[in-house]
Amino acid sequence: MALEQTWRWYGPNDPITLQEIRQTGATGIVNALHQIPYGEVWPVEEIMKRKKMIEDAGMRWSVVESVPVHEDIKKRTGSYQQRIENYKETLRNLSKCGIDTVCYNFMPVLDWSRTSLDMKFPDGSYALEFKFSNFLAFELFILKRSGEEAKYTAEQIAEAKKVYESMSNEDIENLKKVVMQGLPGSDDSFTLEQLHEALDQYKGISREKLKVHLILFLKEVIPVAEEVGIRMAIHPDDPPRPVLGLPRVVSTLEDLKDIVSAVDSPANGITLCTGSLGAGSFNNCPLIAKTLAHRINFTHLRNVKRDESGNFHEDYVFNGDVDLYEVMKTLVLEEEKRKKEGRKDWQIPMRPDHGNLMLGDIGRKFYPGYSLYGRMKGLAELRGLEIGIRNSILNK
Ligand code: DNO
Repeated sequence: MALEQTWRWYGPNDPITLQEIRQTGATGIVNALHQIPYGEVWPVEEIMKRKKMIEDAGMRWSVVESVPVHEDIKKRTGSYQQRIENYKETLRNLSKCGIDTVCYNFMPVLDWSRTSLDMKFPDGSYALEFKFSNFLAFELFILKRSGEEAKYTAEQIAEAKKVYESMSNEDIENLKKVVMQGLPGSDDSFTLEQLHEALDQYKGISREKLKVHLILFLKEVIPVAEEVGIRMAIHPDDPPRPVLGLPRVVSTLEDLKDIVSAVDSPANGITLCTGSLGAGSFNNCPLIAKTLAHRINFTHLRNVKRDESGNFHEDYVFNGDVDLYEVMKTLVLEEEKRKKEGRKDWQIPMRPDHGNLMLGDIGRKFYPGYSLYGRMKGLAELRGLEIGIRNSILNK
């Protein structure tokens, strides 16, 4: 095996223990200090405390996911300069503690979006789903964003209206909860008023402007990452398109190319997330992997079924629309190339990302998508895929 097999653990509040994780076969942990407010410096003592916890359980802290980027940095308002300084300080502190890979995203306001957390499969398991019309029903008839209708076709609006009218009060509450759910690792969520307010603050920020803000951020942060030996890995937008009128700039191969070429450094890399990118029917994940192989610093492997209207749901590794065999082949070849170049950081950490809620998971409470058996199935399948590819193409 060469890809480092990792597992996201949300810290001491995660219902899955480190002991359970060890039995999945993962050797590395993906973790963050979720208790530290966005934009503040992560102190060395706190990082060391968490690191020890992981190492005492026989694993290593392989990747930080995420050091969140404060909204002020994305908007370049308020305290953004201080927040950037804090970000750099956090990177220095992580490096002092021997942690070398940092994942982050640049999605304004919301992280991932779904419309259902319990889509039932015929086999009795559950997965996360995004239905375009339901999301539009939320935007137009629940959140009631004015002036947004102009962005959609009459047909899309009529469909969303139909969905809205067929919903019970309970369905509406549930959809609200799912869409406005807090950020990863937190139990907080927005109220409708808070969400309106957050969206209003992005009114003057176009896609072009947000991209400039991202590049300005990279120009400051990447040199520090490079100096202290940290590989940065930007996570793509999920789903890879604008939501609620918010601009998004990490959605396509072109976006990713712009990002990695803005600051040409191995420290300026990507998280190849096949589920997020794969949710867009316009994205060809094997091609993205091949084109940007030299900048893949971390990978999330999972599959989705999607269509051209923007609907998708998460699915088993070998069931979706993303050709994970081709993606894996690229990852294996890239690692071999790095080894030949004598790079010390040749190994790419991967994690199975989300999994179905299945078997003994059912009835337990997890962070959405972060089941135990479902992810273990994903990891087992990915491990087999990698060994098969490795042995056949490297003639072992
Ligand atoms: C969802 C995750 C994302 C991801 C962040 C990275 O399950 O893939 O929340 O962690 O976007 O910053």
